[in-house]
Formats: sequence, C-alpha cells, structure tokens
Amino acid sequence: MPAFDLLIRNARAVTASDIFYCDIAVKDGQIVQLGRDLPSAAMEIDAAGRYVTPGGVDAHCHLDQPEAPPIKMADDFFTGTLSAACGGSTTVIPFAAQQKGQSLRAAVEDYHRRAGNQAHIDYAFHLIVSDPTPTVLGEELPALIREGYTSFKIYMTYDSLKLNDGQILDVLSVAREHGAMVMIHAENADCIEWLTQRLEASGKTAPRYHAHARPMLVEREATHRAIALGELVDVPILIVHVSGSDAVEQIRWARAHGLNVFAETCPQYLFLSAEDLGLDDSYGGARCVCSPPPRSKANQQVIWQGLADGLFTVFSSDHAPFRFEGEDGKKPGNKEQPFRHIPNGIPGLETRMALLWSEGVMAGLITPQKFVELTATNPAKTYGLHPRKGSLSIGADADLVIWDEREFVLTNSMLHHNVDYTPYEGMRLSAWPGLTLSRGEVVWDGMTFTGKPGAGQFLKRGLPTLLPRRCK
Ligand code: DUC
Ligand code: ZN
Ligand code: ZN
Repeated sequence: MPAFDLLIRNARAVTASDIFYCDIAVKDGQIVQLGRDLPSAAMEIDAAGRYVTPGGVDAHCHLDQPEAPPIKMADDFFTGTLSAACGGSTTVIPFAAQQKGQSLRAAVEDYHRRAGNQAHIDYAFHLIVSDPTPTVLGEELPALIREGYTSFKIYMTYDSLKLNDGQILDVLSVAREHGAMVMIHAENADCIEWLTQRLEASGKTAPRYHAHARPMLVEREATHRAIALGELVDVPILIVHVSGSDAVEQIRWARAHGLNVFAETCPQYLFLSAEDLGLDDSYGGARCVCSPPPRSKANQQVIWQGLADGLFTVFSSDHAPFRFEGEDGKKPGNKEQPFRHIPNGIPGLETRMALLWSEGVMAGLITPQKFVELTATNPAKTYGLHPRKGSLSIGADADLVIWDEREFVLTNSMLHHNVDYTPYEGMRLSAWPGLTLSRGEVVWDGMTFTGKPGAGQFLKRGLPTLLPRRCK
C-alpha cells in the first residue's frame, strides 16, 4: 500500500519566504511531507524542476451577486470557480451582499443557496454591510463573525451601498470589538455625483468619461477619510482596489504614522489605463469600466513599486463579470448607455495569477516569494484562512500550482469564465498554470478542467492573523 495518495517529484517549491527543491507528498488532501527522494505514491507527477506555488486565494471577486434587472453577473459559483481553478486559484472569497432593508442573515442564507452544490474549489464569504441597523450591529454581525464570516466590505460610494461617516465608525467599532477585518471601497460619492451631473449636462456620457467622473482625488480624499476613521476607532482596515499614486501616498502616510492600514490592488491597475475606456466616444471602452477606473500609464509604475516594496498586502482580481453583448451586461436593455448606467466591473479571476507571474516574476519586477505572499499567503492571513490555505507546508491543504513557462498570446477563447471578452485580449504572456491541485485532486492539467461541481467546500474562517496577538 503506497504511503501517499500523490507525490509531486522534483518541485522547485516557493513559499512567501523561501525557494527550495523537494518532493511534495499528499495524503487525504493535505501536504504530509516535504523531502528528498520520498517513497512512491499511488499517483506521481514529475514537476521536473518547475516552480510549484500555493494555489491562489482570490480574496476579492464577485460571483452571482444580485443586481437590478436586467443586469446580471455572468459568472456564478459553477463557472466562476471553474475559471478560477484553470487560472491557478484554489480558494475564492466572494461577497454575501446585504441590500438596504434586508437582514444580514438573510443575505448570507441567500448566498449559500446561490453557491449550492456548484463550487469546484473551496470558498468563503465576505459580508457587504449596506444597512448597519442596531440589530445588524448589535446582534447579526457579532454572531456572524463568531460563525466564521470574519471580514466585511463597506462602501463610501454607490447609492445602494454607501455608508456615511457615522455608520462607518459604527461598523469599525464592531470590527474592533470582535477582531474582524473591514475592507473599504474608498471613493467620495458626492464628488462623483457632482462631476457626473456636470459631464452629463455637457453631453459627455461616453464610457471614457467614467474616468473623468472618478479622478484620483476622489479616491485620495476617501482613502484619507477611511484612514482617519480607522485611527479614531483604533482598528486595522484594508483599502481595496487601490488604483494609483494619490491613494498610495495616503497609505504610505498612514504606515509612516504607525497605523495598521493594509491595501489591496488588482491587475487592472497594472495592465490597463484610462485610454482603454476609449480615446473617442465609441462604446467599446465599456468593457473596461470599473471603479476606481484605470489611471495613467505612469500610475502603473507606482502600483508595481507598491507591490515590490510591501505597500500592498494582497493582490486580488476584483472579478465583477458582465458580458459586453446582450441586455444583461455592459449594454443594459441592449442599448449603449451613458456611463452612469454601465455596470462597473471587469473579469479577471482566471488571468490574475498568470498576469502577475508572467509580467511580475518573469519580468524581474517581483520575486517568486513576493508573488506567493501577495496572491496566496497574505490573503489567507488577512481573512483567517492561514495556514490551511495559502501555505506550502506540512498540514496545509494540498492546493498547489505547477507553472508552465512558455510564450503565448492570450485570447478570450482560452478562458473558462462566462464573459464574452477579456480586457487582456492579445497580450503576450510567458506563463500559465500547467497544473492546479485542489486538496490533492487535479482540477486543471494545463489543457482540460477535470474538477467536479460540489467538490468545493465552504470555509468557516478564523480571525485575521496578519498582526501579532498576545497569547496568554
Ligand atoms: N467596483 C467595485 O467596487 N466592485 C465591483 C467592480 C467594480 O468595478
Ligand atoms: Zn469596491
Ligand atoms: Zn469589488
């Protein structure tokens, strides 16, 4: 009887701190040994010296989140988790979103129904708190944190979601009391509305004006305010989808003042620019409408620098999938719409890992260890999944990626999401996951998806472990 279920031989294993050659032995879905010349297993894979990293933890993606009809997210738990696995992610954390007037508990129950038995890889839920009533703050949130929903996102923009400063302070206080992590979407809603109305009044409604309505200063102001609110309550916060230099400066300022402010960025701020929203009034740029919008090309360098020097804690996709054609996506009701009505968001679950490995690690901008830290280890620590997830170590889940380094041109036809485009069409990349393992099962072999719906498990999470905690 073989000692192991699976052995990956000759791995060039990467963790957030080290690179070493070893064999990786898997039993019952977990890594059980790392060593040299380990005894044989029921199944063996020769990595032949290729890099092996922990599977990605995509800690910011939107799947099957309810939208106002006719708009509908293109990916649900079936297609979203399948696509994630083909791109080397083995855990996703989408959002159970509370509608105003709805109980948070009802939002969570509805989201569990949506996940059903559809997930191909493991998943957890963040909460979106849009209506922090006394019952939500005093009863529902504390109970849900205890049940393993240990992070929540709050918005400073979007009419249906935004909180005022007093409400933000209330939510932050609950997070402080219970040790949860608050993710903040930082854009100033009133400035955006004021600018949008002026643009509309002068007939500037093409997709490219989306970027004009959300300049960097609206993100800068809200980021600064979020930092101040976090400081007032004395609680760590995480600013999501940081897009450019203005917000980066605010976060550097906060860190320099000793504040526990964490930050996330996303591929769109490295590889897209405001030009992708259109150089003229044509509608194609709707494909790249997301918030905050992509900035100038010079800002891409600021984001790369922040990834390399530790400003950013996590690198997520912010996958928010809407089809370009049809009535339910970027053209609501089958009509080209003023930018105000274009659903915000772009697809990116499947491309997140390869874009960063190819253009970051292989191009020499970040180390392989930094890649692992940003895409797997830190997201797992930030959201209470470490060391089960995001770790290549004994006892961790055997969620692994073996990397193929080869040149190819990315096209949407290669991808497995349910979106009819990728913003990265035609990019020349140098790497893609050659194999993805989810708890020891091959789910992607470099050519074919081999996983099963329902194999993904819901993950009840612990508290964040990014910061030291006193042990008794
Ligand atoms: N912005 C968000 O805040 N969420 C989803 C997508 C987007 O563009
Ligand atoms: Zn957001
Ligand atoms: Zn988002």
